Amino acid sequence: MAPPKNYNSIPAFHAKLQSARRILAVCGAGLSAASGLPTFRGPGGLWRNHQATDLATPEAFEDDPGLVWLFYAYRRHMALNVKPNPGHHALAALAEKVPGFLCLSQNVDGLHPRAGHPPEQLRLLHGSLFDIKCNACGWIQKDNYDDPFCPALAAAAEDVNPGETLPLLDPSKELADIPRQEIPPCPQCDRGLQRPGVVWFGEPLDEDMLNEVDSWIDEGEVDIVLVIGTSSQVYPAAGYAEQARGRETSVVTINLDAEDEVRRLRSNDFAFAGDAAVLLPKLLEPIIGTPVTDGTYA
Ligand code: BJW
Ligand code: ZN
Repeated sequence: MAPPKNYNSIPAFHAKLQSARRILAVCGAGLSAASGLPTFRGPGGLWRNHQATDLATPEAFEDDPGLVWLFYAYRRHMALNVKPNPGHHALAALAEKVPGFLCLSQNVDGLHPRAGHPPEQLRLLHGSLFDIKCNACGWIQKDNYDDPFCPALAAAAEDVNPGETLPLLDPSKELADIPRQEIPPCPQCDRGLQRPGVVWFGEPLDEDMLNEVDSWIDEGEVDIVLVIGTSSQVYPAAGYAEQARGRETSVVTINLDAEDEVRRLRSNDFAFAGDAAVLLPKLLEPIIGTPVTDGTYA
């Protein structure tokens, strides 16, 4: 099928945006790529010969909690050492200007909150690298920024000179086993280990949060759904664009690969191919204005 006329026209999108009252965003790892964080399924999705997605399972943690913790301790270290990019700032500014904007993010890197996104307009579908929970009981600790998380994970917090490879990342270097006993135990029960507060494959997302998202979608017609930097392969996140689609809704894909989508677009839809950190400030400019310094908004 031919793509809709104007599917990649910024002025045509601006016309739709000017009258939009309810906007939903569904974000993925591509949003944080410009900050320097690797995506899951693209280049960099491999960590020491392991697919990043193979380490994101409760079975992998049961099998080798030390290895899974090293992966997450390294991700915490990287996330703490990068900054939110103009894409995160543009979404935070949109939230300030449009009360009917809700941002759903699959990203666990803490960059939306650090960009000042109002918490009531943000739902972190897959949790946060900076929450710690028990793998056996309901214990949870918010906002833990310890780096390294514990002494046994010190290798994940090493800094190297530019051009050098961190020994931890070099598959030709032997990785010391981290015994289970060196992972901090749960302070509340005598059975569990502390683990990252993220949602792994096969685990349920927070039920209250899912109910809130469903209620928000049901409250009225959603004018625009922004699908930003996600491969839309993981559910339930991948289902929200269609769930929120009404008669006049525009689903707007913002992705390096957006041109691959154009044959699937419906008549009101848009697709913008490129870096979300560059596109979002331009696409949202009629509402949020132009950035002041460092991609931030006044
Ligand atoms: C750029 C860019 C730039 C690059 N600018 N763009 C229905 C059908 C089939 C299966 C299921 C279903 N419902 C549920 C399932 C099972 C499963 C699932 O979805 N499987 C699929 C793989 C088929 N879902 C689950 O298990 C979920 N749980 C669940 O449903 O529970 C139900 C239940 C109920 C009751 C009891 C028990 C269970 C949980 C899913 C959790 C996913 N977790 C992870 C790890 C989180 C922790 C961590 O970060 O390590 O979440 S997996 C990983 O994938 C991570 C991500 O958030 C997620 C999505 O990845 P994302 O963000 O899309 O990244 P990429 O790399 O895939 O894509 C990046 C994109 O950016 C690309 O398109 C690039 O082109 C683009 N890009 N640079 C713009 N600069
Ligand atoms: Zn516990």
